[in-house]
Amino acid sequence: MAIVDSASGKVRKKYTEKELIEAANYMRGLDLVALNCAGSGHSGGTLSIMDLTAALYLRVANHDPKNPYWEERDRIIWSGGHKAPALYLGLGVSGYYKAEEVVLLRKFDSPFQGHPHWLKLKGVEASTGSLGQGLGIGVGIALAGKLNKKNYKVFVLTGDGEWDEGSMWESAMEACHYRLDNLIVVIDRNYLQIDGSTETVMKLDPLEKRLASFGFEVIKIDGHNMREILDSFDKAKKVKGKPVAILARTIKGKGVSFMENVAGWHGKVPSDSELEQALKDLKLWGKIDIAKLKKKAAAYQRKIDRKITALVPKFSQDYFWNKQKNMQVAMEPTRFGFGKALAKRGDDERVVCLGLDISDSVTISKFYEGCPERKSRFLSMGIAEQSATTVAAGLAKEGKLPVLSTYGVFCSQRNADQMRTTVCYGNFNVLFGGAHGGISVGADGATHQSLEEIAVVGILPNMHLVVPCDSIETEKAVEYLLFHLKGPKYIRFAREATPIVSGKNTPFVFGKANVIRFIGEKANFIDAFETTLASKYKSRGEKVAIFACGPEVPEAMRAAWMLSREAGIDCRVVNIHTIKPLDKEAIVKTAKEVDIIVTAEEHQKGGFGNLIASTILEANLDKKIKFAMIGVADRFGESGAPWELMKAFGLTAEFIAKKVIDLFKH
Ligand SMILES: Cc1ncc(C[n+]2csc(CCOP(=O)(O)OP(=O)(O)O)c2C)c(N)n1
Repeated sequence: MAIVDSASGKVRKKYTEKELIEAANYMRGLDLVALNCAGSGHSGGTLSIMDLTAALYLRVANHDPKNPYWEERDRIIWSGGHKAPALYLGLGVSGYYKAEEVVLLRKFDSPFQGHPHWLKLKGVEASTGSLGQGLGIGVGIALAGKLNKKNYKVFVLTGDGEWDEGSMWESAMEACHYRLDNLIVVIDRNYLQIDGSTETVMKLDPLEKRLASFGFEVIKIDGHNMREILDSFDKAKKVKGKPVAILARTIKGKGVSFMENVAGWHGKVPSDSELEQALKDLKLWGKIDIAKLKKKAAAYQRKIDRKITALVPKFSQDYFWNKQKNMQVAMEPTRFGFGKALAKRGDDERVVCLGLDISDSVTISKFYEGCPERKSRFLSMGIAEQSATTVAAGLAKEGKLPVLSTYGVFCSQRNADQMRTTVCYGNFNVLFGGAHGGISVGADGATHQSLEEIAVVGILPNMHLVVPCDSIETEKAVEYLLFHLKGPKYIRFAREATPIVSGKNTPFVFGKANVIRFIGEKANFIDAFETTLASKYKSRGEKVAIFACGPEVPEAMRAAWMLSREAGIDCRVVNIHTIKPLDKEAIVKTAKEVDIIVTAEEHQKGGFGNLIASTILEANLDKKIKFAMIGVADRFGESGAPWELMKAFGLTAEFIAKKVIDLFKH
């Protein structure tokens, strides 16, 4: 069977082998158009998996696009969530919606999130994006199928790099232990992951033998040969008493000459000219109406722009970054400060960096770039955040200065128990670089936007936590943490470029807050403020304080400018770069001196704000303070452009200034 009318049981459409080959090719073309319109996403892996996708959705799996929750349907789990566009095209071409809708990929409020979310799009069976979790979901659904005496099959599509995760092997053991012959795992064996070949990042071979030794029936195929793909699924469906692993040899970037087997195309999308070449390679040039699709994407984006603009509080002029002739600011992602510090100080033989297959993006690769002699101290750990955390503890125990870094979500929560019990309880000298903190991660969406680590990490005994305001402060903090502070330490930095608001001479004392004051408009934003160590700051009688951390500090500074100009409100910004230990003295002193306090964090509201609030409450001051928090309001993130999200989630200076004005009035 294949695409079924669940009411009558009749097959709606059965694709021939030739039609499947054509469909896969067309899906490759649409995939690249959608990625081009999105401006970000994953070309290599989606092209790698497209023949398997077409076969599964159009011929192999039983499902009914008109009845997505049909109980008897086969379940398909997209474990490699970054390959979402292939899944969306599989569903679209099957008839869940028009395949062309996929050009709304990665846009704000779109059902086509950067990583699939089953609550946003019918047909998606599971929300994925954190690698190594889809197989477990599949095992659960397969077990439920057995318990409920259902005949459906469960297909789980995984990458190969994804098998670096220990959780994959745990789920594999369970699948085999329970002899789940209703479970078919497909492995997209393209031999590449982000940092390079799977065999250099973390050796996986002999994968066939490893899977067989766990108890899988392994079927090896050419993942681009439609006949072999169809035969393998037929065979897999007949296996009894054990789960099946289809090991499909594929080519990352398949079908596009300049993308094939190039690791650099993992998370890159084609420009207009590259798209033209790619469609020519696929023999689709002139056959897909690119202009119409781009128009559709642009029209949707205009709608979103209007919607978000309407949300942002209005003032007499546009105060957004670099919108006025004066108050100009340079921008750089805070993550760059991390890479710069490692590059500068990496000669110290004690420093050992642990790579987690995302090394360029988090900038840990700067440690060895141009310094080949350091390569032996760069340990590629594959995609294995939990193990890397315990390995780092072992290295620290023997006197090394281990540094590990990946997306903040995986750096603080995938390994939360390892961090707690091994690193913090053992009080080991490990530096965690939590990259891509906050909503401004952008189009990757909720799974990759780390919004909880101040709460999760900051609560751990023995831990130290720094959330620097810009790339310069990041660099200073990394140097301090690495060489001057013993014990567990976590630094949170961000992906998107944010304003540089400090300089070489700006004070940075670990554990001590800075007070930043607006002193008048200047040509350069940075010159419009003076920064003083909080312990040295003498109140100028201002009645408002904004406590902020990370890239919310520049937003708070911009709010101070706006408040001064728009409402004549004088305020103090307190940069709490060190969250743990907290500068309680500075917080209480400020609370004594002002009447209104607003906290600002690019994080779930309260992770930071509650620390400020409780510090003030515990001081039992004999006065009333008006208090409010700016942060993400107890919800997951979304795909969208970074600054668009900052506005949509109410985190920019306009929201801070409006909050202060409201508190002033009421
Ligand atoms: C838990 C987790 N760690 C890290 C990442 C970041 N990441 C996204 S894709 C990827 C590489 C995946 O490699 P593979 O499974 O081989 O997929 P393919 O190369 O086929 O795209 C990584 C490390 C993630 N999404 N989840």
